[in-house]
Amino acid sequence: MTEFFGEVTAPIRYEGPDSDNPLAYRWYDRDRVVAGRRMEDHLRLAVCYWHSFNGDGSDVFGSGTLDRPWLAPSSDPMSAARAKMAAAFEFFEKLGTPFFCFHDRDIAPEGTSFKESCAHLDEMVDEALMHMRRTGTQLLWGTANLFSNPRYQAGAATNPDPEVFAWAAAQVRHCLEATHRLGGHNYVLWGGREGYETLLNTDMKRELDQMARLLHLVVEHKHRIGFTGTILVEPKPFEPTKHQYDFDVASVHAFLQRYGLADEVRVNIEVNHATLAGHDFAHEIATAMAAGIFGSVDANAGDDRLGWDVDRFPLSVEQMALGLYEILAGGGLTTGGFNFDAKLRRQSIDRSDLFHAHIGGVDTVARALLVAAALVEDGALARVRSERYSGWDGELGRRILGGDETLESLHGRALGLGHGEPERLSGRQEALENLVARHVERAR
Ligand code: XUL
Ligand code: CO
Repeated sequence: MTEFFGEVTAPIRYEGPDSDNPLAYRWYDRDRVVAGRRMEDHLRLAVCYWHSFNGDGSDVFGSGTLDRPWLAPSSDPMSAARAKMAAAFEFFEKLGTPFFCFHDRDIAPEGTSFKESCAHLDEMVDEALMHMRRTGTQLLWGTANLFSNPRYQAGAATNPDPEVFAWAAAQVRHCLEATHRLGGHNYVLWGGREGYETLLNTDMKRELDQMARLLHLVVEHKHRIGFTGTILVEPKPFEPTKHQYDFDVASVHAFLQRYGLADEVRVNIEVNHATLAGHDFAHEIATAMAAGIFGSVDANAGDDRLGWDVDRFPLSVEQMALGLYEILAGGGLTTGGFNFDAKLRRQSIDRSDLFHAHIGGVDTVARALLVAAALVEDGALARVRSERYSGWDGELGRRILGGDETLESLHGRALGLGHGEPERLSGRQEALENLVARHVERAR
């Protein structure tokens, strides 16, 4: 097999925080046990196929810059797909992360008919199975690309034309089965164009009903074929469309509840989507945990000054640690993982840049895990949270929540109170921020 990443001759290894080797991990020590679990099992890291192997560095102002021979327009599409897959698995193996994620169209080119597209995907799934057996890499999730082809210009499930819905449903059926054959741990739906450009031509009620119908069909089919992975919806507020219905975790949760799907579907939370929606990453995790729908993470980073999805590799240990703290406090990952939905900058054209990007992202998340685990072990945050609400475990709190009080009874109670205002206590925010800073400094 021809090597694509020949400059990286050996797998990336852990060398510890003092290493100056740019092609080594300083924090990701996969077998190290942290809070009772191997680091690898805590994080379940995945490389994404689309940015890393389909991305060519192009942007809206210019064509591709990256060295990706299989993307050259002259190549035969299926041999190009096989070359791309060989490079992808060479990369996964050398990076030493356990999972990958893909869209159907990332691994197999669209054919001239639906039937031909299915045949292409089946052939590439066979090829992927061979590489997965050879390297031990597993599939974190698969997903159907329901946004690139012009037929989806007005959405897939939410399209005004049922023919497009039907096409999308057929595509999802095929991709869900491909994911099942590859032993995928989850199946993702990201509603890239499930939203609108203008309300002037949009019937929102119909579109939401249609979107729910597709999700019900997915859940039904998952059970029919015995797929045991988790169905995940990935929230994003906008981009490519002006408004997307899966705006954030809270909107997705309301949607799932409204359509009776909250027990079947969870969320895949992407850091840069959270920030675009005006939230912190940790807020989205905490919202999902509170609703019981947390599933998985697309790990990346935005840019403070840019209001679009820049998909940088994770850079902030603190941001990741605060999210991971909520995950650990909620019991940790189950079928989910941390997928690097992140891309190289346009000028990062060397093959080794893909390694540097991932090594940095992996180490950021690994170090964040150490910080989050230290915060859990320290227990101070958990204690502050539980003491802050301790009144709710007392008699009054229990009576209010238990439905034993009314506005009338509480009014009567207030009139009868001898004392004045309830006592006010410090929220201790700055002290808690300092506590987090201490753990960020000390995590080793
Ligand atoms: C787009 C995005 C997607 C999904 C999968 O912003 O995050 O790549 O993760 O379709
Ligand atoms: Co994503």
